[in-house]
Amino acid sequence: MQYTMALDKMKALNLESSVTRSETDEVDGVPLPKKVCDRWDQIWNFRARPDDLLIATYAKAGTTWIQEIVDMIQHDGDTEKCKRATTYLRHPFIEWVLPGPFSSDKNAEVMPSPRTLKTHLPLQLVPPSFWEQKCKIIYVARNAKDNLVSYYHFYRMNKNMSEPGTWEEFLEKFKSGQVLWGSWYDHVKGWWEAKENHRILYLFYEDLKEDPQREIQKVLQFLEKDLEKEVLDKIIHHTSFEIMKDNPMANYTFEPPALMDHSISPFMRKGTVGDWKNHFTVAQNVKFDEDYRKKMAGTSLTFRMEL
Ligand code: PPS
Repeated sequence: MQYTMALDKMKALNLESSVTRSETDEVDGVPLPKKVCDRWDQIWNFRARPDDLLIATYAKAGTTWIQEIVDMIQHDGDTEKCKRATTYLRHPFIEWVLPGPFSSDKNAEVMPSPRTLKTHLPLQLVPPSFWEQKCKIIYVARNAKDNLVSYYHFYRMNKNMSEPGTWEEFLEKFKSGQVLWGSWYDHVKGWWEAKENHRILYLFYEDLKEDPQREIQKVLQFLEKDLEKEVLDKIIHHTSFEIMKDNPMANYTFEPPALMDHSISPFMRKGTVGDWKNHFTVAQNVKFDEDYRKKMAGTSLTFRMEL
């Protein structure tokens, strides 16, 4: 079974104690892990199928959460089926075409349709076949401050990322778009504009947190699915932060500890809106807001920084 094989490889990887942090390079000015840049032609030529569903997010905006919701919807609320493999293997991460057992392109190629795929790419770097095939896309956006805080802690615990530096340094890198997958501001605005011309459902982390039932209904409608109230309640429960935190198929604890160290910061960290208040100083917040206003001027896109 593919999943068991993957686990064996993961255990083997655990034996490698000295994993070093990934190098960064750029594609069209967007910082990406060097190993992704090195295989850019392959990613750009990804062959989407018309019935693919793409989940697109800026990193740490609620990707895993929407992945679990979508998987539960697609499996009519069958939790056992959703535990068939880790999030990572259930939904190939299209730009993660690294050699080895977790190579997303190999997983994607052999996966029967309809596939659900994941990306963090900004709009302009999405492989053209997704537009040619008119694939449905679900985009989730999260307010900049909480997104940044979550990203900072993720950088700390994940060797796939470069060194985050201090909180203050990371804050500045985030503002200038010098973090992996590039500028949060360009990402959320680019996808916001694209929804006018493509089949994109644009959701917000804060809305999901406020009223999961309402937001899951939007996903159901977008996917043209209808589920009994009982199943919907089951989905809400199974995809709550508390349950997902303890679900090894969703909480990334199956990743080799040499790559992701949950003792530094767990992948399922807090799952709240407004945690930024525990990180920003008053001065940092004033400067951030000033810069934010400039970068977000002229868009109709707005975010809630607290509920
Ligand atoms: S990744 O690595 O980009 O795929 O990460 P991503 O899944 O986008 O983001 C991780 C953050 O989402 C939080 N999370 C949730 N919040 C609320 N409810 C549920 N069910 C849920 N699942 C994941 C997770 O805790 C990370 O946010 P922080 O703020 O760091 O806790």
